[in-house]
Amino acid sequence: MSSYTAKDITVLEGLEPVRRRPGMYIGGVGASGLHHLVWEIVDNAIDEAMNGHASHIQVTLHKDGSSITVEDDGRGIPVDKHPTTKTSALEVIFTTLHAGGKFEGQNYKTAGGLHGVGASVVNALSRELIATVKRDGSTWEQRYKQGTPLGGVKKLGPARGTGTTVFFKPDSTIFPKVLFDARTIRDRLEVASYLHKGLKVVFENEAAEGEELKRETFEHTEGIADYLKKILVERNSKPVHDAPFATTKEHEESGLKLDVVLQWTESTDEHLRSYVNGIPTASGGTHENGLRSGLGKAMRNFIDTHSLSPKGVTISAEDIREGLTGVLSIFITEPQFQGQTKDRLNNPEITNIVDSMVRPAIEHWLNHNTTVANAIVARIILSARAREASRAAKDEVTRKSATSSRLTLPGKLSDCNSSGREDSEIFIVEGDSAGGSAKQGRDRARQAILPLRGKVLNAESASISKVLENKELSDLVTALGCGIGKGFELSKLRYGRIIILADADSDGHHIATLLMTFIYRHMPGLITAGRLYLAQPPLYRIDIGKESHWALDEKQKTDILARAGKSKVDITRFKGLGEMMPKVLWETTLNPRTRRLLRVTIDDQIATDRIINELMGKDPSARFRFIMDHAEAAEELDV
Ligand code: 2B7
Repeated sequence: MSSYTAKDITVLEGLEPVRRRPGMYIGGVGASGLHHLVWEIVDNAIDEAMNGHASHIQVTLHKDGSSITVEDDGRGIPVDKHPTTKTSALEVIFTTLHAGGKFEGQNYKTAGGLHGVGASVVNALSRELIATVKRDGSTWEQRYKQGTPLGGVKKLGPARGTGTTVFFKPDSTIFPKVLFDARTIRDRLEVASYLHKGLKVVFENEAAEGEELKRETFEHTEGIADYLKKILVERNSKPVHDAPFATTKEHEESGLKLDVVLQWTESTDEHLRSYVNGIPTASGGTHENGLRSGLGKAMRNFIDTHSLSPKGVTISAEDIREGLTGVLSIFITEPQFQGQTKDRLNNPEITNIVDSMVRPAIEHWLNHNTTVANAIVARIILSARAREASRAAKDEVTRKSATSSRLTLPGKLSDCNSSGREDSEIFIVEGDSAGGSAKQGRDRARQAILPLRGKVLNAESASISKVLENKELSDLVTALGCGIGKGFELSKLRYGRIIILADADSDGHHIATLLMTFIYRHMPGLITAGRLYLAQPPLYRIDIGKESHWALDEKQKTDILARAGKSKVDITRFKGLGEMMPKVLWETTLNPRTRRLLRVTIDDQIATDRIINELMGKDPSARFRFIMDHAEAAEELDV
């Protein structure tokens, strides 16, 4: 269709029903309904842009805080008169319900919410509305009050360019509160600029107090790929691979338009933002289901065809989506929304359509990006292991609570008196005698001691039920209180810092490595939250005259000796923590003012995962050195 005129509009009914039952059209007369008016007008402008006729939209919140102007640089709503009804298209659009155009194929129908009846609904619920059109070289205007025209379409004068401008002020006899929320409008416009690649949206807030929020421009050349980047920054999520999956497709038969970006991160939750016709679907629905099933099939197919399945654990659908962050946006002609807040898509046909569009695209992407695909598979396997660990931990808890009426703290734990968690610390100490020294030397108010006897089980190769049969590890889990695997909850952690205190020899290193491996595998959240530390007990005491110095390693010993000069020097090498006097242990290793801790960090989760895998079973001191190299000194720890 090359041109569009007023005769293409079908007149249906007047606006009385809208004023009588506003809730039927905008969901209610509260804040949500009030803002719905803005979305309706903005959606019409966006549609004009999506059809390729406009590129720039401006929304102004006026100083009174309860009136809005929306402007686009599209073709301008036609103003010519309908041959039989003798009214202009503009008036028809703003004064009659269901005055959607049958022009332009199905495009206008894809508008959010009310399929083109939006303009008249907004008009009906506004105490004042002014529609201005620049078209055919002239500026035209029509004014309305509560949906009724105050006159015909007036020609104001010559115009440069084309476009539509709508000013409206909601009717306070309909809405108990007519003040708009700038933040709500701003955020919605920002999302719109992501969902419509290249669309330029300006938000001007004349009501803003300071200068900060006055005028913002949203324009994203990469669309939802840019949105994904923003979400990752916002949520502080670290991707486990570069180059996200992205696809933009149109379904032949149904005309459904689909836009998806996905990226896996170190986070343990799934975060998907979905939209239907630009409307957020916080409760998901059939489109999300289609994405999940398509993704699941693609991923399993890839894992199977490349024989990447892990031994001993089965991969669940949740494992595939753990850490997944993404944006899904679809446009369809007849969306049906469900639920209390109408934020779930209910069209059943959509699931299969989305599935069939997404699955081949993801498979193709995986097969052409092997490095990325392998990183994702490693992430999925990590999740499967953690889930298995959580299940076993739950079984363990069930078993324990069946035998004793309540879960008690391990008997050998010397807890601290302090109840303030942030301020408290637990030292995991190798051996009973060292534990004894630490127990006596500590600050009882805020330092707890958990001595570990014997060697800790290697959590890397052992099954989780074996891990928890290991007394040392299950005591540790109980003392920390935060659970493990999927059941991990940082907020339940009973201490602010977890500090591994092991001898400075190879046995001590081995114990520390095993503990770190266990925590990395089953409570990685402790590490990402920066809660895990290594204490650094001294290896030597160097007495120079009456002064004692402590050296953590050979290098420090040399440095201290260099400074000794000609004084009498006496060097003691500690055989173990156990032979250190409690007071000395306090001075060198426990006292927050004088000690130095190393904070354990994960630089690259997938790399760490692989390296720990490779190192296990080899020389323990090599492993320890690796981990020490990847631990960073914790500076300014004193509180
Ligand atoms: C379904 C109705 C609402 N409409 C048109 C044409 C352009 C156009 C509009 C619009 C909001 C605030 C500034 C079509 C569509 C009515 O028919 S609505 N632009 N912008 C808008 O509402 N912005 C149109 C065919 C030929 N020429 C113009």
